[in-house]
Amino acid sequence: MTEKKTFYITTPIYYPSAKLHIGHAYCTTIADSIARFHRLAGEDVFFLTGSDEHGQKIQEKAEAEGVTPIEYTDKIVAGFQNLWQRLNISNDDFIRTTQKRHEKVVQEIFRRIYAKGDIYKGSYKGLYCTPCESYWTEHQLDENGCCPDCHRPVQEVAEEAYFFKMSNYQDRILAYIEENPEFIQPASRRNEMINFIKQGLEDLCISRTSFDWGIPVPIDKKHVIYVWFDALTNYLTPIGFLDDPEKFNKYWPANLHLVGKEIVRFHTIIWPCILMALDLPLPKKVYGHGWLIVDGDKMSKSKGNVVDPIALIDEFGADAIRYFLLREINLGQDGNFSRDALIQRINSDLANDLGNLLHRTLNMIGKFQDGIVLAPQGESEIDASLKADAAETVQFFDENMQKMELSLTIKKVWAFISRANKYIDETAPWALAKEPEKKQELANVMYNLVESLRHISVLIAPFMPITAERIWQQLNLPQAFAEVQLDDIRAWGGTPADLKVGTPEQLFPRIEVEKEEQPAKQPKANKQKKEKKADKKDDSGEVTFDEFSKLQLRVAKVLAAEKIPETDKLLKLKVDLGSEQRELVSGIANHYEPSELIGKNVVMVANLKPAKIRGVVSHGMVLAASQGDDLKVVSVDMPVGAVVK
Ligand code: ME8
Repeated sequence: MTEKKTFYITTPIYYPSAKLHIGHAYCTTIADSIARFHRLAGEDVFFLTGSDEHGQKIQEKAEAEGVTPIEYTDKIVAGFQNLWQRLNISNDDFIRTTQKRHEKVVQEIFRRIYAKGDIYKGSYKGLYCTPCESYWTEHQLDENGCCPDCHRPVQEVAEEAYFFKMSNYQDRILAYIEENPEFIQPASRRNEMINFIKQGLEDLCISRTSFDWGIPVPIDKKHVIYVWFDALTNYLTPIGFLDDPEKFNKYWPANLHLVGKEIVRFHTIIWPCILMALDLPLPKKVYGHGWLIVDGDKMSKSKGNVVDPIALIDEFGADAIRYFLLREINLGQDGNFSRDALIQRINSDLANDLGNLLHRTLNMIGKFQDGIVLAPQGESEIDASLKADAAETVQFFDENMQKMELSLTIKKVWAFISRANKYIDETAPWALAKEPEKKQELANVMYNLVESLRHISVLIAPFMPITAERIWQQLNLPQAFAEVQLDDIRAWGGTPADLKVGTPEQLFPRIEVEKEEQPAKQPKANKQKKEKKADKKDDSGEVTFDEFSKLQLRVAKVLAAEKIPETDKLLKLKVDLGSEQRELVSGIANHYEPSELIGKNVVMVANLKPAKIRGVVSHGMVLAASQGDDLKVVSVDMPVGAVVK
């Protein structure tokens, strides 16, 4: 038997400095879908996530709560594990840097590099950002003298310390990055790293003495090892670096470290230097994904816009959240999370497109064929085109999931779902059922629909594992779902004849949204009271910066425009905001022909409350400049989704 291809994938290990938010869930969901895809493709996958528990930041948090650091991290890490379980994350191990198995690895690595002469003792005087656990030099700070990553103040640190001779590896790492374009992705991050290295790599301070929450330096116990040196080596611990060479050789080098864009530097400069010092091969790929922002803004406690993934899972279910995150956001770029857009996707893609396809199919088989899938015979042109689409979708899925094109792949699978829904309309089974001589034609249509759903169940499994299995079970397919592989849908016809399908159960209930114009809902008395209060407060007509910054102005592309019948001024516009598409109404019909607007990048107020205008739910407002009779929409030469501030 040939050995299975292996695939080792990791997420960052998260700091238990606070509860995890939807941005962390995003990163882990991406990794989980990629891991599930590689398992489906028949590979031997090892998927690792975990927690990064040492360092000054954690020690300070624990002190603030009056508990020991380990008491503090135990509690928060239990929350991480609960979240990953609720999101159906299929990790093969969970590494905690406080585990003995990890401490041994870190100390051994320190010893080996010290013995080689690449670690030396010196004294450190410089700047440190505790929230990022990062050292900086004066010239690297931002324009306010703060941390260039998180823009918070840095502290002066002066300590005796051990240093790692990164400077020894500068030329090798630069050459490696230049010669291996696959190593850092996307390409923009690769260029940033090349520029960073070209400015010169300084030796890295890898021990601290001013606190003790860390792994002791094995040769000098008053020092603890710098938290990033400790954290990065987590990737070696669970695959047997110290105790299982066979396992280690099987999985190392990792195929993919998936990380957020702000920690690409640690993974593509510091980590490779450590590996080179250990004479180990470098990971095949480090992918820096973008950030999830919320309604156009970065999540932060002070802004009060931190989205709790557990609350979302309780409300909408894990698969809907997973679907939204993977479908809406392009991996390399920042993407927006909005509740409205989530609800819209659930209703249109999940309840409508997918839910209806399953429901209609099972209902018709129940009604027309007593729930039995009959053997197909022959095929029409429409049948052949459906099968060709299925084969093309499987091919696309395979190629694009290998390339981590998650959003594109999901869109392609949904195009096939729409195709299957259209097949029902084209073949009109309810009409075939009325004509006894068309019994075989009807049987063929029913067979093809079940077979399409069998394909769809497998194709959505990496993204929505629970829904995939629910579809499989409702189809009542005999093969155990856990054993299904991508190879099972490479050919048409895997559904056995005479299968008795189950009765349809709803996959996703539709979520009702408020449809009426919002202002009309506010009770009048209350509204007047509020206005009076506002009057009293400030009648200068000026707004504070805080008031202004509540407005989210974003660049959107006009995709479609049409006049609203029986109005003079109103146009209905469909716009693309990058993260979502919206419909809105604009009173500019006297100034523009609809076709003149299509393709324009306009500025819009993205967080205006939706209002129903002439039967259209308008969500947002396009800005325009006017003087006298002249009016022009505000249009800028910036990409869709750009924030205007
Ligand atoms: O950096 N959108 O841990 P961490 C997307 N312990 N990703 C986000 C995000 C958002 N809004 N907010 C955070 C650390 N992340 C280190 C890692 S690895 C050896 C050590 C991502 O808990 C962030 O980009 O601060 C990072 O990749 C991950 O969450 C962990 O962040």
